[in-house]
Amino acid sequence: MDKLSLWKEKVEVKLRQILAPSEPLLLYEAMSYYPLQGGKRIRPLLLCGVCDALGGNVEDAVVVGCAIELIHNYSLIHDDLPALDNDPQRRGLPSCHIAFGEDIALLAGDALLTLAFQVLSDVSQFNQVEPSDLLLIIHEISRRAGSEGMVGGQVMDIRGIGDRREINLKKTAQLFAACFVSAGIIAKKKSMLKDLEKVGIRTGLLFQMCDDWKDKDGYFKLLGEDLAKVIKEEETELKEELRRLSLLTPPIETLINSFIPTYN
Ligand code: GRG
Repeated sequence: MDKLSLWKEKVEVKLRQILAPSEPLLLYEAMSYYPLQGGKRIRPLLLCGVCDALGGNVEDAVVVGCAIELIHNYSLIHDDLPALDNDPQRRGLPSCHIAFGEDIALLAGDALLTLAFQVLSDVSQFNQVEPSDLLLIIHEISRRAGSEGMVGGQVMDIRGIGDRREINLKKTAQLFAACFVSAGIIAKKKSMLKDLEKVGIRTGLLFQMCDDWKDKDGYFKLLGEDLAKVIKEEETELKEELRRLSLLTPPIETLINSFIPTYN
């Protein structure tokens, strides 16, 4: 089995363990509905890839990756709600609020966000991460997921505050940066954290640009040709940067290629 398939399997197993059935069953079903549906797992897999490239413990990366996946899925549940995107479908299935009602979907999102930090603060989940480093990881993730990051970016997006780059930086790229920085902390490469943050942001911005490109109904359609050119340039620069940091390993390159459009 190749490394990516192995790590993906570990992420799936750990998520099922974290999201074991619990009472009240209705809340458990709504909480596990998105995270156990699949999804690409791009964030946990990047975290595993970076941690592996830096010589860190991948089992520990899987746990942190699952916590970030819980945060990502909470954001999807809340984003699909009528008050935000009002999207009745996600991954080809009814959205969480369609399946469980708006009240339960809202609370399931809250519970997933809380669960992420319950997992991260549970020292028994980890093999080689010191509690002081867990605290650092919790700080990095919460800072990038909250008002200074993902939630702040979402507010800027829905209210048209700031430019597109700043919105994407906060809304999407900061959570990618959290993956890269957390991997560096797990691998005890503290001197690399600034570089990991920069390359993580770059990866997240490219991911969002590619997502915008695929969303051809959006206004980016008008900018289609330009965007394709920018994507190509950004891909080249990102890969050069990753190579400079000895992070352009086969799994990381495969993950990046997986979200680059093929322009057919
Ligand atoms: C805090 C409510 C709230 C929202 C935060 C991240 C976000 C803002 C909203 C989610 C919707 C959105 C357009 C996010 C941009 C990032 C993005 C393309 C998410 C989809 O992520 P994938 O492709 O999803 O990794 P899968 O299905 O693979 O898990």
